[in-house]
Amino acid sequence: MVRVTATDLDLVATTTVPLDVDTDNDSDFTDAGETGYATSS
Ligand SMILES: [Ca+2]
Repeated sequence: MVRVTATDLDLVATTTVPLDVDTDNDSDFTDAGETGYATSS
């Protein structure tokens, strides 16, 4: 299971929603490609 965290704190400033995805399931979002894995406008 891949945990997905949606952050809306930046929504006001950027009108985009960054998604951090723990792609290797090690319970952090610091690995390559995890932070800002996908964005939605
Ligand atoms: Ca990770």
